[in-house]
Amino acid sequence: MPDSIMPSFRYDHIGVEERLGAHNYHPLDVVLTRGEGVWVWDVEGNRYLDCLAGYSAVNQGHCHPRIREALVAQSGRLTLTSRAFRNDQLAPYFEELCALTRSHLVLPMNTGAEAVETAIKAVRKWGYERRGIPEGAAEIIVCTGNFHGRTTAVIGFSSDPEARGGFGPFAPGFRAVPFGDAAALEAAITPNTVGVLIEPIQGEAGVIIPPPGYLPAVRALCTRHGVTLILDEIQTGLGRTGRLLAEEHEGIEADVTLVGKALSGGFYPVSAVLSNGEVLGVLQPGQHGSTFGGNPLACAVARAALRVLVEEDMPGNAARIGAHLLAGLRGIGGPVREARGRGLMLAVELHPEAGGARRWCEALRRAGLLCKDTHGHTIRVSPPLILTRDQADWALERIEGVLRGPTPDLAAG
Ligand code: IF1
Repeated sequence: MPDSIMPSFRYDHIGVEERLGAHNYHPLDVVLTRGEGVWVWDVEGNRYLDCLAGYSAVNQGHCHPRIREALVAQSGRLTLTSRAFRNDQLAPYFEELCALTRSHLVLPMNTGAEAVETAIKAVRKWGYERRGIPEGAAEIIVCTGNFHGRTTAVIGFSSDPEARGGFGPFAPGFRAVPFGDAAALEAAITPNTVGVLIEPIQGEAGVIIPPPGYLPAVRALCTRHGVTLILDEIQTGLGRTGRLLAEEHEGIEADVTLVGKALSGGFYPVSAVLSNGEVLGVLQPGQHGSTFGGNPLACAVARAALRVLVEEDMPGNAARIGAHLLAGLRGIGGPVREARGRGLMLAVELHPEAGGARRWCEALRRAGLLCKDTHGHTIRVSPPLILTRDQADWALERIEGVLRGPTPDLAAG
């Protein structure tokens, strides 16, 4: 067995993590030590097919060699200059990202939440300076069931008590409407509305796909009322739904697009706000930034991550293999209430009588698959976009075997 996955029974990873770490997660008790492509190995040498892919940050597969090469090479040249100076990775990165996403301007940040916060600041400022909205009165419409990150402004408009409980007071200027209801969204537009912030498919809510025509209707409403359409593609973007951006399925173009996660292939926190000149053009020197935003290491990694995504046709593979996987999931029956999704952004919702998705994820782990439950009864199935048909069939065989078996007990703890 290669040294890299030699068991390390001696060290009490879980005990130490539980003792010294804040308990803001309840992870499966699997301690991973290595990843390659769609596979990951734990410290006992067990291999798993990763059906979460870092919540869509590892679309390119674990430790993609070409992205790693870019990371290693750049890390020996220059890693951080701050934006007080320029660096030789930024302009090529801007050119490649803007060409790929048909964007006019890009503002590089680090995490997805920072990209969301940046977009909120920019569209508010745009509203005051370009729409003449009274300073401080800007409103942004969001959808119930949203997930846009964990910062206080963002959780302030979350409808999930778990995400917002105990963290107030919250920023004003947000209105929530039901996802999928264009009439409710139109009714929420006021003269002070500067933007609509929406996920093309709601990920954390359980892979909720809006009704056909909804996003084109939202696009038309934003155009008609002079409101910025901000699409949060941090999870749906970069190939996950079978197109480079999920908006392509709907034949629309956002005014502001947010990307992150797989923008680095899981190697490094990289996010970006993409827009037409109108919105990001309102930001002047000294009005926004971050220590690491646009650093040469992030740019080099992102350039490689985008290159392999396109050259290896990962969005196309996600569309083809995702359709096959979804058809297989839909044929399982048993405790499955509904299997849904687009591309390789899939979810299996279980009947409430199945006892909750967590116990099934623990059973799936014992069968060699790492999945994550969300909102109680739903199992996410979102493997890296390089999944082959044989690997999909390997996964389907095991998922069906578990789901058609007896209801598993819930692990202690
Ligand atoms: C956690 C959830 C997913 C996102 C969308 C912005 C962000 C995210 C659509 C913020 C981040 C992550 C956060 C991570 C788990 C994961 C997640 F379960 F939390 F909700 F994917 F669904 N917009 N999602 O999905 O990006 O700041 O994290 O880089 O909080 O455990 P970030």
